[in-house]
Amino acid sequence: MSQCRHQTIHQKDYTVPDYLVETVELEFDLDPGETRVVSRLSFICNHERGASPRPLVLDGEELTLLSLKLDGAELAPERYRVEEESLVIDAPPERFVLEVTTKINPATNTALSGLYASGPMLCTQCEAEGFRRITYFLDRPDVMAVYTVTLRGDKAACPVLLSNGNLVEKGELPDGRHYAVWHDPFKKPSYLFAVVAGDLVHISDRFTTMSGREVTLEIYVEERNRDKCEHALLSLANAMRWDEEKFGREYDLDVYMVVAVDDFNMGAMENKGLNVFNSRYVLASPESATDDDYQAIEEVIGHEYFHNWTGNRITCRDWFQLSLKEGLTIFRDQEFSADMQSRPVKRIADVKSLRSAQFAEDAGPLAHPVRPESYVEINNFYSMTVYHKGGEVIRMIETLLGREGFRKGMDLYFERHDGQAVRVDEFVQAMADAGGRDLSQFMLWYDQAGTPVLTVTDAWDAGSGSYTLTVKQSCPPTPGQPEKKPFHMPLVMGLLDREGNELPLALAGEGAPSGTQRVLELTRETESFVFTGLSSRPVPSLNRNFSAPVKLDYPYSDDDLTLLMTRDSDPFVRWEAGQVQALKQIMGLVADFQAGRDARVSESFIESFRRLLDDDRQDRAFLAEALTLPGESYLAEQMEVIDPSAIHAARELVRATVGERLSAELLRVRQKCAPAAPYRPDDGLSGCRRVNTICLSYLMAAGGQDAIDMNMAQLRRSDNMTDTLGALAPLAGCACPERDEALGLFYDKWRGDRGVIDKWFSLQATSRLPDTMDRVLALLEHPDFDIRNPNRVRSLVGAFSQANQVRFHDASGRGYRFLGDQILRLNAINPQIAARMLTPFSRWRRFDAARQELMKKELERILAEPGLARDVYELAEKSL
Ligand code: B3K
Ligand code: ZN
Repeated sequence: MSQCRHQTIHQKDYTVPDYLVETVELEFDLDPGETRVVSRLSFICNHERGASPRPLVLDGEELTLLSLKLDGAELAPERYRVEEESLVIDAPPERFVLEVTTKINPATNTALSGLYASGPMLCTQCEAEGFRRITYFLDRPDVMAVYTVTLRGDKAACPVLLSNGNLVEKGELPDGRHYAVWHDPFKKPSYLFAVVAGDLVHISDRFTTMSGREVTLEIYVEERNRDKCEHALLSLANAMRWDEEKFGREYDLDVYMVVAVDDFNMGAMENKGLNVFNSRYVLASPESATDDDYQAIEEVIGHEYFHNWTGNRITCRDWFQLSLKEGLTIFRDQEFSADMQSRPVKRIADVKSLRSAQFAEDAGPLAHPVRPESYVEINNFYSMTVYHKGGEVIRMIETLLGREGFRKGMDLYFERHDGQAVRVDEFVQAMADAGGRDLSQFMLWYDQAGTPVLTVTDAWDAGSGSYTLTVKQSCPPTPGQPEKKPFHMPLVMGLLDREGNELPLALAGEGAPSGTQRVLELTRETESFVFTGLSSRPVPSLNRNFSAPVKLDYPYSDDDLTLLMTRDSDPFVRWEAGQVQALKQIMGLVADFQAGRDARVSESFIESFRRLLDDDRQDRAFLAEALTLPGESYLAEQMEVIDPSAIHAARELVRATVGERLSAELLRVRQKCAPAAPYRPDDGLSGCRRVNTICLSYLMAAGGQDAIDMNMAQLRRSDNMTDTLGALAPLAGCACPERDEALGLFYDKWRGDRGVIDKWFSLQATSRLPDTMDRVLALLEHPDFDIRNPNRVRSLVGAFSQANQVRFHDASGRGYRFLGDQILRLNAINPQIAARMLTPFSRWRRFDAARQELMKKELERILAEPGLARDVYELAEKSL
């Protein structure tokens, strides 16, 4: 098969580059149909590589070479070779300037990597390997150079011409064209290069840095979106201030630009001084964006800004080190959001997404370490593991070193490595040196895949008043790693007595107790900790704040859980105890359904929900989390053989029972949280709105016209997208005449607003009604569906296959066939997006034999496709 050509790149094969680039001068004659790029590169032989002369091998894809000059002279054809993905110059001198002229076609670049057209504008995406689709280059992160960029374009079509760094010159040209010259004084790898050209407006602000430098902040959007940038601009200033206060990091250029584009493969990109953003993480107005959208914008704006130090000033030596910048920057953006909003609620949200998506990845055929050993297509490794487990690994270092020690480690890391391209090892070494700790065993977190399991047992000795906790760690095998060594991890814990008091913790052999919370450091497979001086058997409160990204197995009784839920000092543990209770309840019902037994929700479960609803002291955002049942995909992870219908039925039964039995409480809580007009995203009421939405959805689950009327009334009255969607989502999932009425009203009001129409597609794709597959197929033909637009694909194909377990996994296999068709369609258009859509198929082994067969058939059909892109090939092949 032709796919066998796809080569695997191994970490162990890394070698330093043969040549280094000192300066890069680029000239662009921009035109959507044909852009000419002249690149002047000053090369120098890399002596680290040894003395023997080597050919210069430049990366290049989809380029037409027009001319090639070495030190000013046209290069004779026998001195170079153009290959499919490279340009080879056989014996270049020690030092030389190469001038390469190529042409490219942005208009046909549907992969959205390199230079491409998004609506009326041109923009770039270079990470990981898009720069080679613009010009020939040593397209690897350890080749860092200073860039000067000249942009020429039509003045009417693209009055705005942007690149990295500072604008040094601009002016007029004949034929209605103009030019701009940008210079970025900081050395950077090619993946951070960016160009944007288009008819854009900007809104701006000034920021004075901690040392008193003035920085201009600018957000560029199309004219129609001018009024939707305020929140992004404010978030940027907040992120800049936060990084100064928390990490002493100051911005380093005179201008920081953010551009919103509609067609974008990911969330955003941290190009030096010129971030390019998916417009969904920039644009917001109260009428069209939800509270969650506002938060997501703050988070992504923060994330890209924080990359300026963790990613740009210090970058990765090679792509295996991706988590060096991504894990660390995720940790930084999580901390930023925690400081801007509610810390416990943010932690809960992050743990939820880690456990439902990353744990599943770690348990399947695509499991890989935070630092992978090999890849076929690096874009496939911008994964939950590299990002979010990588973030957890950083958090564990912080827990082990303490806040101060961690900050010292960060300072040392910046001091040692500013301006360099380094490995994860250098980061961890800086932490170890600053904290005076040995972190060599800790490094296993980067190199071993899989989610560790902690099995905890305990023993109480009334005679001596001592309590022994025994923790056994194990980690299941993952592809290529049958055996695992024990990890070094912090387990934060406390002990409670039966009244819920926190007990002083005295470890045997340590003398006096030291507080009521401890970080137990695990390093061996089995470890015991003996606590003394206790008068009765305590209840252990374990893995507080989710200090280690593990599965915890301890046989809590219902009473233990109630105690933790109501009395523990750690909000994460309080929330988690409720989730464990809900999990037990739902999984019990799943077993009942499967066995054909009568299924009923227990009284004690209803009681604990009633207690939650009656407790007016709870923070509303926290209450909303506590009232939310574990999601269907997280429930699925708990089953040996996933039964999507039983999971759905069991969870719905709980929702309906809560809605029926607690309707008075739900109505009362809802009334207290009734929407306040006019809405402001920062009015401090987002927790209340969330509670209101949840109450509504429970009432809807119980059924009845009253609930439908309540939703319709809220929908009509709402002045904001949060309450609108809160009412519309349950209606979209209700088999009632109001469903189409509500969806129709919404569409008519918002047609033309891309972000909102994405929500309209998603709502229908995630409806649990039995006709959803037919609706999704009809929506594929809707004039607003556009397979070339990644957000639209995610909102329909992604939402249906990744957020609607029961309908996607319909026993008929129609869902599978649909997804297979869309992946094959996307393969030819946008391989990165096609590969992203493949995730649900990678879980095929977890289902029953009939579903396995059907999913496997789709994977085989995909693999048989001639011309399968590297991205899709790698994931499909590894999944099978
Ligand atoms: N660094 C980019 C992601 C690039 C993905 C390339 N396939 C966004 C981010 O993590 O900030
Ligand atoms: Zn990032």
